[in-house]
Amino acid sequence: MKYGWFIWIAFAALLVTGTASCTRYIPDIPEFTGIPSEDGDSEAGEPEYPGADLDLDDWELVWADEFDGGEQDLDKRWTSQNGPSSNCLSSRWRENAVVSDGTLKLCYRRESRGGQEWTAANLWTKETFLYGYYECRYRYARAYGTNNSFWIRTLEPDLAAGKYGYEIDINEGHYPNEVNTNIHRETADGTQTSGETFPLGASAGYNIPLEMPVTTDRIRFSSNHAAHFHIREFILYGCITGTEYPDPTTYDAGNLPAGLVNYAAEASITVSGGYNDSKPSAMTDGDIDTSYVLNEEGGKWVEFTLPEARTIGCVQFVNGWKNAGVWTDLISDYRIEYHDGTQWVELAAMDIAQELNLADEFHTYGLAWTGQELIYYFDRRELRRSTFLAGYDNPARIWLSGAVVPWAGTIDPEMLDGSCMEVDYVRVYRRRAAADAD
Ligand SMILES: [Ca+2]
Ligand SMILES: [Ca+2]
Repeated sequence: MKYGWFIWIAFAALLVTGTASCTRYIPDIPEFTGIPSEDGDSEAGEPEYPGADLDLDDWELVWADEFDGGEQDLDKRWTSQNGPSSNCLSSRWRENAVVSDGTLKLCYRRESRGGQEWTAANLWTKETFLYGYYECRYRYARAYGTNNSFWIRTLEPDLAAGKYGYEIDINEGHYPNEVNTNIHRETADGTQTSGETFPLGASAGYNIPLEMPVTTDRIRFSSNHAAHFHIREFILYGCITGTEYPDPTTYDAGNLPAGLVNYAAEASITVSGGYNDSKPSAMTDGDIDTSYVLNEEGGKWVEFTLPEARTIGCVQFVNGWKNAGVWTDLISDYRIEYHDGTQWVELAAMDIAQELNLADEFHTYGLAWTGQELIYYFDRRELRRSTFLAGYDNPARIWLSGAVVPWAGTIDPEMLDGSCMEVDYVRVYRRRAAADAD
């Protein structure tokens, strides 16, 4: 799966807003509708699923923790870390895991302990498992900088006996909307890693035809995204009729529909700040491969000033980083305004934390592991499929793991202190045919 579903989502947004003109304005976040297959006909606008949604009838429940018992029940089935963590910013302790009201909370606290400034919780099952369908229903801690993790991982690999260690990250969730899947496996040549990130609800390209065109010489883009990010191209079209605005992710300055002009190309640009040595002009150079990188900290904005007032019918921009065909590092919010001569007036805005915030609602994160394949699910819809190499048949433990990490957005201590990842259940199923044969 080289192309994440969000590529299709971006295209779907184009289709939805597609009829040309200055008469429509649909800035809604696209609904998650699944992933197109790599060789599917998604470009015709029809999503095609590489695999069926998970059918639980094929599976038999063999193990579960519903967290209906108390603290003692937790200790019967789970082992807890009690000490510092070299790979993250939090030490992790049993006391940070709390069972109440049918859920397990993995809580973050601002306290100096174990030589680290934050504490969190990290638990793994006493029992080990192998092939099956693993599912955890949980919601993220409501804070940037948290790893909201559901893994399976070997505890005692034995390389000499040909029992290689591995870790399958069913989800390392980052607030507010990121699902991260990963496979780490030990080999004779070191550890191999294969990750894929799904910023649910976000798009690389945004196409915002305006219901009412505006005449202005100043347009402003801003975002509160919690890390630095790329703006690859920013486009300000005039009005057209009889055709659609082009897909921003394949912007081609030399091949625009007749009569369509990109006024952003003539704009002078001011910015809130930058990252590394990128140049603001990269946002309007007509090349998707070049980008400007906004500042890491604080408010982020870009202002485009046109040499004279123009009538704008559509605003588009492309953000993110394309890695092996998959868009990552997509922004979580934006606001676009124009200046009416007196004040800034909003044209469009999106905030995933309001629309698709994985700390708000419980969702299920699942992995079907057949021994040949790993199929990752979000709410039992397939997210990712990958081959699993033979030889990795060392039983593994289930991990529920909180961690404070520097790569999940800028930490806001007030948000983080007291926030908790909340787990409703962990369940393990075995394929029914295999179970019946026992
Ligand atoms: Ca560019
Ligand atoms: Ca429960």
